[in-house]
Amino acid sequence: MLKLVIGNKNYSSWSMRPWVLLSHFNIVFDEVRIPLFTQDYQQELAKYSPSLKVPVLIDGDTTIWDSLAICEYVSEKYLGGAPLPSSAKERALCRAYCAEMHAGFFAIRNQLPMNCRARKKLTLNSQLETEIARIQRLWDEAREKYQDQGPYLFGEFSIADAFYAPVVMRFLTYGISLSPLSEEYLTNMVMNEAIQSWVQEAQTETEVLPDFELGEPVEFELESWSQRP
Ligand SMILES: N[C@@H](CCC(=O)N[C@@H](CS)C(=O)NCC(=O)O)C(=O)O
Repeated sequence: MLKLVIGNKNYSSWSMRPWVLLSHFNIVFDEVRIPLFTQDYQQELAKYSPSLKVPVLIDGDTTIWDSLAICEYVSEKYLGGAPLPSSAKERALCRAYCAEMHAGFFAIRNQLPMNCRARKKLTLNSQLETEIARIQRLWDEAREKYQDQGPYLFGEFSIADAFYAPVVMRFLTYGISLSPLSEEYLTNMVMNEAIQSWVQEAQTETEVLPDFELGEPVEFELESWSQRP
């Protein structure tokens, strides 16, 4: 059976991508969760991951240690390409969305760490504002074109949605305001069952990583994690 090695569900944004993709498409897999940044986590990671990072997918004698490569592999080998649009032009566009997320947005990554179970308040600087505006533009443009084909970026759920799922989490956690189209996309994403399962499991975790706990805590009910204030 496929084995997916992941980090903490509350904090590990890279792990969330393939987990959500596999779960959304009902692919059965064994999950190995390694809480990150503990005293001996690197020894645990070394058992599975040549890069000492998560996520890692193990499929028999094949080990794949990068979230984008995992999503592409699963799409090709197990889903007949269903998690990518059917036309070459839109597939390229979808891949550009994934690649931009994979290779950039460093201010969002560093200053708005994923923290699914929390609500926090912090002040946005200009770098953050620029990156948030870019993501909103990406979401708005895709939704303008594809909203009549389904609730996700390219209509049907694609690898791009798996890649932006951790951003949806961050925008909720830090109360980031969005345009109406982007807000609608965020709402569609939080209604996704795979994303809901991930968050519910994140809420049961007990590890606290101080480096990921940025901003002033805002009180809220755990059951209302998907609600905007
Ligand atoms: N390019 C990799 C990046 C993976 C990555 O940075 N994973 C983090 C998850 S928080 C990690 O394993 N960190 C552990 C460490 O840096 O020791 C991917 O997309 O899978």
